[in-house]
Amino acid sequence: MKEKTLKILLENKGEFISGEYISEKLNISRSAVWKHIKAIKDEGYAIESVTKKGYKLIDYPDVMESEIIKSKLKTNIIGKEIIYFETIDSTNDYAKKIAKKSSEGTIVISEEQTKGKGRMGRFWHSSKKDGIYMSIILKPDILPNDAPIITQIAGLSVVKALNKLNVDAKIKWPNDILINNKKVCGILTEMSIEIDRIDYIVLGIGINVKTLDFSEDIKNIATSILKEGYNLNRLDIITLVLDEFENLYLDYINTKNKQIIANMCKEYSALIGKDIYVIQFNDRKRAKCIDINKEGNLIVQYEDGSIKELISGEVSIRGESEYV
Ligand code: BT5
Repeated sequence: MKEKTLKILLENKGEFISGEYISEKLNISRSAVWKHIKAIKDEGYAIESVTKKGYKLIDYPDVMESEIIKSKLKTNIIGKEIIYFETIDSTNDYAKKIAKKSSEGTIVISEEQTKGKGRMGRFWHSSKKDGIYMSIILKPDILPNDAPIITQIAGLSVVKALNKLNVDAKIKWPNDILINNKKVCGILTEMSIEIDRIDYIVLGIGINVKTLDFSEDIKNIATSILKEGYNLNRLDIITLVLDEFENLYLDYINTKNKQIIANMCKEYSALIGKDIYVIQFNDRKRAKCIDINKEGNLIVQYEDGSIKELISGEVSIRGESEYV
C-alpha cells in the first residue's frame, strides 16, 4: 500500500492530494494513509502536508526503482517491465539470460555493476549510484545487417535527451557520447540471430551522471555530467532518454527510413569537419571526417585525397591531441 500511496503522489507531483482521496482510492483508513506518508518521507521524499488540503509531493530522492521510473515514463512499450537491482555483474549479461522469455521493451537496470562490459571484452567502470547502467531488450523485425542502426538510435536518444536538459553533448561515431570531447556514455549492442532474422537485441547504455573519480586508465578520456558542471537527477535523464528512444525506434521500425537517422547523427556529430586518426590494427592514418552516409557509415578523406567509407566495429577514431 505504501507503493500505491507513493504512486498517487508521483502522478500528482506539485499538487495537493487529500488524505481522504487516497484513503478512498486505496480503501484504507486515514491513519494508514498518514503512516504510509510518514514512511515515504523517511525515505527522503519532500512532501508538504497542509491541514484541509492534504499532501503535496515536492521532490523525490534520486532513486531508480522500477515504480518511480514507470510513473514518469510516457512510453508505450519501452520500460513497461523494469527489473531493478542494487548490484549486478552486468545488466547486459542478465538481460541476455532472460531475453527469450521477456517482452520487447523490458529493461534491466542496476545501481552498480561489478563486471560492466564495453565492446570486445573491455571494462565499463560502473560505480554505485553514480550512473545509469541499463539494458533494453528489443525484438525488432529488421535484418541482422541493419542492427547497427539500433546503436545509432540509442546514441541519438541519449544526446537528444541531454541537449533537452541543456547539456551540450555530441556523438563520437559510432557509439560514444561526449561532453567537452570526453566520454560520458557508451553503448554496447549485443544480439542473437537465427539465420536471417533477429531473435533479440540487448541494448546496453552506460551514462556517467555523478561520477567524480575515474580510475587512472580512463581519467583523461572519461567525464560525468556533474563533472562538466551540470547537476542533474538520474531519474530525469533516464526517463527522457527512454521517451526519446521509443519515439525514434518506433519511427524507424515503421518507416525503415535510415536517412532521417543519418541526418540526425550528422547534426549531433562530434567528428564531422574534424581532422582525426583512423586506427585499424597497428595502422594509424590521418584523415578528415566529411560525412555520415545513409548506412550510418563514416566517410573520411585521407591525406592522399582518397575517400573511404568506414564501417563501425572495424576501426577506432582518435583526435589529434585528445580523445577526439
Ligand atoms: C562502450 O564500449 O563504450 C560500451 C559501454 C556499455 C556499458 C553499458 S552499462 C549497461 C550495460 N551493461 C554492460 O555490462 N555494459 C552496458 P567501448 O566502446 O568498448 O569502450 C570501452 C572503453 O571506454 C574502455 O576500454 C575504457 O577505455 C573506457 N571506459 C570504461 N569505463 C568508462 C566510463 N565509465 N566512462 C567513460 N569511459 C569508460
